[in-house]
Amino acid sequence: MSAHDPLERARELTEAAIGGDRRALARLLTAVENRTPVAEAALRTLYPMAGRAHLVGITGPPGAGKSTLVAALIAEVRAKGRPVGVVAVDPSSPITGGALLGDRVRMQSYASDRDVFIRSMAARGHAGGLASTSAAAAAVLDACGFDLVLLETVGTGQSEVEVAAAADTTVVLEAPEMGDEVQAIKAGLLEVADIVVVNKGDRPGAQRTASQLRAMLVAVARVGTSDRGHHGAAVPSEIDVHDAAGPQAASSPPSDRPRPKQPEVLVTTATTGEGIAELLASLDRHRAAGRGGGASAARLARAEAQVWAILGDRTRAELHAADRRDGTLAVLQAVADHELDPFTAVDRLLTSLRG
Ligand SMILES: Nc1nc2c(ncn2[C@@H]2O[C@H](COP(=O)(O)OP(=O)(O)OP(=O)(O)O)[C@@H](O)[C@H]2O)c(=O)[nH]1
Ligand SMILES: [Mg+2]
Repeated sequence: MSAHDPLERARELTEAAIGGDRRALARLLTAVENRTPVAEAALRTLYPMAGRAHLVGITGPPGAGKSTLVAALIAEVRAKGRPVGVVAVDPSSPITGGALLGDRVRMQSYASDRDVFIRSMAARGHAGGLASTSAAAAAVLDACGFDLVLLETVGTGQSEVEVAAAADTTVVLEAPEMGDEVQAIKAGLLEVADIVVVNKGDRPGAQRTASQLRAMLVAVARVGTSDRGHHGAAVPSEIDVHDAAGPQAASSPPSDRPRPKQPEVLVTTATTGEGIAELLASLDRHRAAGRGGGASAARLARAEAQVWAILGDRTRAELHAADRRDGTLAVLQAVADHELDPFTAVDRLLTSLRG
């Protein structure tokens, strides 16, 4: 019975994975990705053992060099003898995308290194699924002793940005050729950044892009400080670089308000490793400084992503259970026919769950 009983299977895989069995770890992550009963059982055991790792989100536009930067960071982290786990979320390619293959080839040299674990995950499932699945995958790696977990996502859609934003430290990558239209960069991406990296430092214009971004971030922080209500998408379309470095930078916000976070801007060349040691140092500083404040907000965001996703799954499952199924389908059909508004429908479904 052991091979088919999810509890037993989860216990075997969990013990093996904690003991350093990488195949078992890979299987657990597959279970997490597919949200199977094995994953649920394993996470019940593993979750309390997690919570120590530094979770770093790396996001940015397609082609900015995220995977290359992750490979360079792995080399830097391994040179220091620290273990590192990577979850690369690929929102576009289901299983066989070129990017995944490319990533694998780049990472090949770590095939025999037990302290490096790289996992590609396809984005699937309903809204919020991506954030909850990657948070769960990170928790598994964390529990298995990976003290640093890198989460690579393409910063194109809201859900991918949410994944990155739920990390303890969020790195937003840009490249110089994109920097020429710096105003066009999504405010949303910069808003989640703890560290901004201008990669492809070997290309012309990298330093200029970095200066523009620094100026832009100062301006954003200033708007955020003067604006009482929201720090929304407040990216000015015109920024005076000289003014931005001026006296305003020295004026401190009121003491009762947390200072809007102003990300550090670094320049790297991922292909040569230039600037990567500085990036790792910056990550470590952010980790050390963040215990408590920003990190607890990120932890709450991860908790929410996971709990709401599970609550949604459970609620749906209960409403489709044999004794409620017909009633649920009737309510859904009534909404489809515009005989019932969706709010009243939810009132009825919740009442049915309570009853
Ligand atoms: N010149 C130069 N090229 C780089 C650098 N970093 C990455 N590249 C190149 O940029 C291209 C894209 O790099 P990737 O690492 O695949 O970029 P990515 O952001 O992971 O791309 P997606 O996963 O498709 O969003 C590759 O051809 C890299 O070799 C760099 O520092 N300098
Ligand atoms: Mg990539």
